[in-house]
Amino acid sequence: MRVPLNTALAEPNIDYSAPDIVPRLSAENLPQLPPGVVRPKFALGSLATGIVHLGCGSFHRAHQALATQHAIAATGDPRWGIASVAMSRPDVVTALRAQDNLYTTLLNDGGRVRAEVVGTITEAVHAPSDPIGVARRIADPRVRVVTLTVTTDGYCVSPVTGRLDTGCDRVVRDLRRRARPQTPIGMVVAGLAEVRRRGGIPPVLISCDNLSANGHQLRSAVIDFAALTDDRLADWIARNVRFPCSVVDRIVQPGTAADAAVARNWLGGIDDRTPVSAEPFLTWTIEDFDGERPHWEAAGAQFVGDVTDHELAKLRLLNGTHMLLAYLGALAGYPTIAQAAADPALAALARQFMLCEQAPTLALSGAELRSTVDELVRRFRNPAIRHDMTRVGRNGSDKLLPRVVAAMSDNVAARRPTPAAVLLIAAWIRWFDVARTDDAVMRLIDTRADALAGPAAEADPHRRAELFLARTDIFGAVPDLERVQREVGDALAELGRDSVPEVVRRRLLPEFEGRTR
Ligand code: CS2
Repeated sequence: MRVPLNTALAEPNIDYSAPDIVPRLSAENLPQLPPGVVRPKFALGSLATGIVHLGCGSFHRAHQALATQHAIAATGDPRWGIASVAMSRPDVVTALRAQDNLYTTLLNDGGRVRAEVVGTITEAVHAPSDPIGVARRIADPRVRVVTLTVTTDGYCVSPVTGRLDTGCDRVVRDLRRRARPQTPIGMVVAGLAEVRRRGGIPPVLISCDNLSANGHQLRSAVIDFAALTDDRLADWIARNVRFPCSVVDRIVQPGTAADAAVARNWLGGIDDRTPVSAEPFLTWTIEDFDGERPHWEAAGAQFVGDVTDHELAKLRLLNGTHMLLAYLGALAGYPTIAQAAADPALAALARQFMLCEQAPTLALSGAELRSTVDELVRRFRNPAIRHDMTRVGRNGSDKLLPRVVAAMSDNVAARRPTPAAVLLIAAWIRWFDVARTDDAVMRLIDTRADALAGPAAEADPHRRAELFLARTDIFGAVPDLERVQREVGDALAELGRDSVPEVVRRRLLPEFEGRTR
């Protein structure tokens, strides 16, 4: 099948290095912004830094940093400014610094826009230029909370064992040069070591990444890393540091040149090089913990005893279905989730996948499930969010197990059919070929791309499916493996021969076939 060239992919990025022609957003011009723009309800200079955040990406800026702004506005508690750390690229840091760390969030439901300037970032830090500085900030006694959005890959944890992958090159490198850590885990351990040395009270560490039991995985990674250097430090962390799990939800796209133009309009001609665009929907469910923190409830966060049910529902319904739309949608030539979700066959399969394959593995009542699925279909289709396939599809080998394969394995064990999960896996495998074509709408970025080059080169679809599915580091222990391998092989053969809508339609149950809304 030939993948059509889709020029809509070319959504230009913001040119961070362009010279300033119009004034940049700043503390000085904040009071002059048009009245329609929501502004921080506190004096910018009054905030102390009480939070260190690792991963100053668009998700953090549209979620935790904005939620913290609302928490400060509700209580007037000025202790919760954020030192926000970019883990790799310097662009955002440079742009934020040139704007007194201010930026605009554009919340767009596909019709109305709410523009709000966020002022909670007290400092933007570029980790590679200042690795020791990050640990020093984590150890600052005023810092009571460390949050992380470093993506699954940033934890260096095996998706199967949930423990630190001690063979990972970055971990090996950090262990060799402990004074200058480059991984988030190495930085956290260096910061905690300093707190312990000083006899201080450690901050609470909250993972905001889409991992199962993210707090437990972060705790394992940090303790395993510490144990490789100092058993007593590992023991101290195990006894004194809290790692509550948290489940975050908001669909965010990194600011594009188009967003910068929208922001400039809202800001009355003032330039913002770091706007973020997102849907209005936001949830944040955090495992209750003792310790000082912003009053995030004011921004809609909820604190619960156990986040497990929320997490499984979020990972399997939203993130799992995102993967289905990304791999199959991109094979059909759609460059964004919204475009894939507007395709009748793909939308019907997405619904069937959520209701018939993911839902039986979740603790949701029928009514909750139906309203969640309806809302998700609407959210996926939000035309204002150009959620790009490469972002959603990257590092599939880390994300498949918690989002798709765990539920599929439960279903296989319970003898429930899994046609959508099988097709999703086949579509992912197919990307290892298709991504190499010039007009592919998704690039394949995967931490295991090198290791999978051999299986991906296998010409026979059934043999290829066997080789991929035999990788227990990606798929865990799939019950009835031979049958699943055969089904994935069949789906791969079909995807190589027929159009995506044809292959999808063949798997639709009668009650989903006519369901396009
Ligand atoms: C997406 C998420 O890229 C991805 O893996 O599925 O970023 C998704 O948009 C968020 O989790 C929504 O809360």
